[in-house]
Amino acid sequence: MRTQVAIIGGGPSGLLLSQLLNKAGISTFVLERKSRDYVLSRIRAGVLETGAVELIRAAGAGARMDREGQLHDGCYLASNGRMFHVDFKGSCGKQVMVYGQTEVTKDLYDAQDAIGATVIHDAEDVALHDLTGDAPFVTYSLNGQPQRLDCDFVAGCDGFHGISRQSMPAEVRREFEKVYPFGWLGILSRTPPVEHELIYAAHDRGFALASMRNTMLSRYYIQVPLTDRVEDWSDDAFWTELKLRLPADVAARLVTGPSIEKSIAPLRSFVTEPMRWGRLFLCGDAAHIVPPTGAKGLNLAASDVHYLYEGLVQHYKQGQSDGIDSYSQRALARIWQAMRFSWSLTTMMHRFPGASDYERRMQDSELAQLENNATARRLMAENYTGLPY
Ligand code: FAS
Ligand code: PHB
Repeated sequence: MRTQVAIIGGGPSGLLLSQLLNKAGISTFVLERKSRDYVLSRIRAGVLETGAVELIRAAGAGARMDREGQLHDGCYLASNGRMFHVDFKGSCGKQVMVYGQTEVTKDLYDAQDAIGATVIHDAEDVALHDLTGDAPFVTYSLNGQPQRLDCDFVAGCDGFHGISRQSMPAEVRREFEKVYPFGWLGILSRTPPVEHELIYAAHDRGFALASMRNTMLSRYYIQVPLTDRVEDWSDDAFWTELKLRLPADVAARLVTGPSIEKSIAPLRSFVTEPMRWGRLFLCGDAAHIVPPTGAKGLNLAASDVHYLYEGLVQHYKQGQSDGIDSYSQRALARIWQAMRFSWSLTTMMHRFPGASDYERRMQDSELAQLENNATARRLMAENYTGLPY
């Protein structure tokens, strides 16, 4: 079999890239290790930047998002019981779209089906070959049968635990990592959100986040020690702790209910450089991981796709290579800005074990500056709604 671009991974990165390339007349083959049901069972991101929204629309997968998504003008920051608003629209003219990653992925799968794109599920033992030559190829097995896919390029969209990054020799990779000493325990509940916009709450007991998916589906998180396990937390224990960390008036109106999903995600910052090796391009979580505090993970995947899509179209339609040659450098410039923002918000809003009194005062000062300084709020608004591509 042959295709122009082999895409490893059928998550949001791989599907968005495949959809855009096919619409530009460039053939792709998506190889996904898991079943579609499994991929669609994962509960992850909830906030889309303007750039990601526009890219999903350009891919022809934005109709349900525009019908069911919620545009938010800002968010709230709370600290030990007090809360203030950060007005994105008023300070930088932009909004964010609240629409779950699960829904984005489902819409992309539906759009891929509608154009007859090739998405192979349950592809096992995917391996990349001859990436530095002119004729790369991918091998994998399907139902125990060995398969070979010849291609021009490989897009590694297979996430942090995929094989694409590992297919680059260690000596050409430079990796940057920071592991945070806590995780997020998240639940999904069929309850009305406690506020019409997101609330990021810093508290001496730990960070909490009140988010949502729609008017009857809420998403809440609390910071927990890395030693905690999901089974350590009953729903009642979760709701009690969440209420202690939110401002009292917010906690008083919180509607609780049974969790329909409950999971703990560790927090890390990770970047690998470069994001290209020969005919292989890394995209999304395969190349970088951000702590979810800044809602950047899915959105960085979208900007990577934008740069790679532009470069590949230029290669195939105009026979020029400066787009693909500059992909890694362009993507990393934006990635590092999002890394900084996510690290900064995580550092400001969480309680770190062993933090000194001085570090605690710095956190309070950062929050006070945001509360009292319109310029500081505008800078947060510009980063949160998404820096330009
Ligand atoms: P993904 O990991 O989504 O997709 C990679 C795909 O590749 C998967 O379907 C996987 O099955 C497949 N794959 C892996 N190895 C393979 C192989 N060898 N062969 C074939 N296929 C293979 N971001 C936010 O902005 N906000 C959040 O709240 C948030 N919460 C998160 C919670 C968790 C538990 C995790 C893990 C991530 C979270 N993220 C969050 C980040 C997340 O949304 C990612 O940024 C987003 O999924 C990136 O999409 P992809 O790059 O497509 O990677
Ligand atoms: C979510 O709704 O899952 C969400 C929203 C904002 C974040 C992280 C997660 O920063």
